[in-house]
Amino acid sequence: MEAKVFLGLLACCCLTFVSAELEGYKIYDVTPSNVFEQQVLEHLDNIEDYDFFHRPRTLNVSSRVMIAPKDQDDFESILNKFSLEFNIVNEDVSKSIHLERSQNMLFRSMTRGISFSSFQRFNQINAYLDELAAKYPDRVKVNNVGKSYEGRQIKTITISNGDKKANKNVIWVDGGIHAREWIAPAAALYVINQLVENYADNKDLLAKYDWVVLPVVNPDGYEYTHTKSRMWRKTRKPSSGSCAGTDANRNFDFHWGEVGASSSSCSDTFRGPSAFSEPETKVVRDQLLKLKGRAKFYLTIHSYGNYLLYPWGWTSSLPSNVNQIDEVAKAGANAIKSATGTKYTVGSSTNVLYAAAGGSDDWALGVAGIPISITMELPAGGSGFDPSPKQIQPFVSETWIGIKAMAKKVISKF
Ligand code: 0X9
Ligand code: ZN
Repeated sequence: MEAKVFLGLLACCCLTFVSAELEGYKIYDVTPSNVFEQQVLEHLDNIEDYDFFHRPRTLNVSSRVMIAPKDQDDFESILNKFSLEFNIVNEDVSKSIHLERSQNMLFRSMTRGISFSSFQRFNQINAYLDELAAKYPDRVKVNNVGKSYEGRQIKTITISNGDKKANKNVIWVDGGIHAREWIAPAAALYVINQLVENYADNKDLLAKYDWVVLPVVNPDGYEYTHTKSRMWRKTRKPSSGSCAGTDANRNFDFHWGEVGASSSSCSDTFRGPSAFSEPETKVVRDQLLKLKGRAKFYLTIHSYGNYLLYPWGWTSSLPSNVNQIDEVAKAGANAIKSATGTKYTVGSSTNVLYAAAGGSDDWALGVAGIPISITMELPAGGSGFDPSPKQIQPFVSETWIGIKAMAKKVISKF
């Protein structure tokens, strides 16, 4: 038997053991068709054990929620009692996780170096950054910018055209604030890959600007989803409450905790015991403050839902430069639409998605003074957060088309 096939089979067999994870969990799509049904769904959204992937927003738009076996009878009887239409989109999450992990291992064993045909582990991502710094010392600099709660080394990569001009304007890209959104670090890695290894095609993006990329903001959570619990969203630091982890995207100190963020440690949207309680959000804060005045574009990659969101997430009012931000976001959406037909919704977080304070995007504009601040929610794959390894390449190259268009618009403005 060929070695790589053997390795793949071995991975699949070993992973049978892991597949008990989320055994019997189901994923439901629920669609409210009147205001009352919408209110019932909003009420269900407050139940901590119900993991809403896509929260209730408007009538006739489905919400997606994952329910543990112990809660399924109750959940379904509430839906039936109030005549809410639902559809089970995943009958047993453990089976799809098992398949995803097996495929990921199989493809990983067949590739060397950076790959967009499997999801990379945190160490592989850091190794790739270091490899680029060693190979392209004139254009690439990797900085150790802090440690996660569990002690993982968080790195940024600064990419330039090598002209050594100090204090150029900066475009910042981060991914992986939310652990389970695996496509986000992959997309950030692709940005790095294109700017560094496909420099000839992307020179214009580096003429007036440096790029700083932090591919995995929340490495503890990211690794936890690879090894223990695929649908984990938060950081991993315990708090004084009974559950571990904080929603890093509710932890930034701008209208912290005012809306759409929980004070309960067990909630998936726990705001944390205080603003910037998490070492990982402090890292983003400190790096962005260092770039104050230079950074013109803050882009944070999440999944899922096909949105280009901008401030504010804490209020339905709009920032004073909304026209500028909207123009940049629309340039991204239009470029993607013409290239692949994929549609993105553009608008302020509160107005097109939901109100949620403490997000990195609001802080980047409101405190760090970065004029263009955008959250990009990539498309869903699998049941939402689990695109198959085969979808990575098409997703990240499509995303790059949008990011390039937005970057060009920003560069033309500042
Ligand atoms: O809720 C979030 O943090 C983001 N959506 S996700 O499904 N990836 O969790 C949206 C954040 C939008 N920005 C703010 N609310 N500030
Ligand atoms: Zn997210």
